[in-house]
Amino acid sequence: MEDNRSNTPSISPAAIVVAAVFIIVSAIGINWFTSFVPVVLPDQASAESKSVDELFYILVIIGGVVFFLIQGMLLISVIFFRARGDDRSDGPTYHGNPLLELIWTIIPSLVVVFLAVVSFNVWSQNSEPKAAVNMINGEEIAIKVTGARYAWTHTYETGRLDPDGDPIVINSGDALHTYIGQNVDLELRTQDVIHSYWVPAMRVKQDLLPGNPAAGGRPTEIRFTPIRVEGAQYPAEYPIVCAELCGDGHGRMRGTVVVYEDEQQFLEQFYDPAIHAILNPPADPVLRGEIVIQEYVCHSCHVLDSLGWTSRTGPSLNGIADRAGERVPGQSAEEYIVTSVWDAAAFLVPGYAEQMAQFGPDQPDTYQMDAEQLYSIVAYLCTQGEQSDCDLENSTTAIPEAIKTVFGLEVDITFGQGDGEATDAEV
Ligand code: HEC
Ligand SMILES: [Cu+2]
Repeated sequence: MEDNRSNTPSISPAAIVVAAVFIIVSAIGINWFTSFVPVVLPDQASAESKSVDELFYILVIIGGVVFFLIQGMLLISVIFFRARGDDRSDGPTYHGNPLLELIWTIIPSLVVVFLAVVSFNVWSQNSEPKAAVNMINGEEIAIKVTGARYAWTHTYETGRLDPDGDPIVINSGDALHTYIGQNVDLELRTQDVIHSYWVPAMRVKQDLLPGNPAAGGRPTEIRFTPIRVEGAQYPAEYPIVCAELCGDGHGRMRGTVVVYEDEQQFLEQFYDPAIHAILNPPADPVLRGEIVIQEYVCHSCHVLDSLGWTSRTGPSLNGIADRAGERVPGQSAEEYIVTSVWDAAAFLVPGYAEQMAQFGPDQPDTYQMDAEQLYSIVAYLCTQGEQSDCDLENSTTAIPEAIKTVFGLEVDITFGQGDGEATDAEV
């Protein structure tokens, strides 16, 4: 039977139009895609970022070539080899083509092997342990990150002791402070579900994995070395993002990497003042409370204008002192706030679920809070309102009494020589 389908391409004007549209749309698409480069690939702020970007470009180019090759051949087939008129007959039969099949098996295999080798190289280079990590004043220290729904907490184990012999640990909340050239090596732990610590500008991302808390959890590590970015103002700031959907507050689970120009600027503007503030806590419990409350994850669930908090999982703490006296009959404002922080479930604010984290002396890691810390947090919250229900004149006795009444604990209120101004750099 005569095969009436032509195997010789014939170019119709319509075919030329379709091909032209394909080329124009592809060109616009590529142009549109490259406009996202600054969003997808922000400033290269770490030593690791260059090789990661190179790998990314290799992947995009190979992927792009394959995409256009396949789409182009599809288009050519549709245009030139389509059935014409009311031709319903079968096309010619082909019985394989060993050469073609060899080519399209060998080339993709080579490409995949090439990508595997290149990717493995980049990964192993970038995650390799470095010597001299987290160097501060010529010593290695431990920097730990805790992820908890929905906040990051960074702690610096300074390796120094305060006059009481307790280790000095700086808690810098959701900010990681580092400097150009410091080999950062973070130990990551989660207190609840899986989170992922992602710093796009550093091109690093690492999951935090739940593990047995009694066994110290299941730490993971992340490593990078900040480099100078042309034209940046120092200290420079880069976002930290949670890259693992972890609940309704996942989108708010953000932080900041603050990169100082050199170790000196880091010491002057962050490290030394932080240690100074720990060694000289403000005598005024309210000033102290303002510092202490920011060391906890409260900001990840509450609104509080005076500290710039905007999260809405829990009720707003604006004007909390004005309401605290009327919340629970028979409870003073101090007693109510004291109870709210350590035993939130004792009274649920109408409209809110039992979602507040548990804080207290026996809680793990970043939820651990002693009576002195509670005292200063309550002193601070007592000032949040126009006509505070708290006995502000006598807070040094009223709050410790409330803690005694509710939890039976004595508060040591003898601390503090400082003025709360954490600016003095001599330590
Ligand atoms: C995981 C989210 C979450 C975190 C973290 C959290 N809270 Fe709450 N908080 C809530 C929710 C939800 C409520 C309302 C339900 C209730 O009363 O227990 C609440 C209620 C409160 C109340 C009572 C408010 C009122 O209007 O009566 C206070 C005070 C409070 N929180 C203080 C704090 C402090 C201080 C911290 C940090 C040490 C903190 N919270 C951390 C979710 C949170
Ligand atoms: Cu998260």
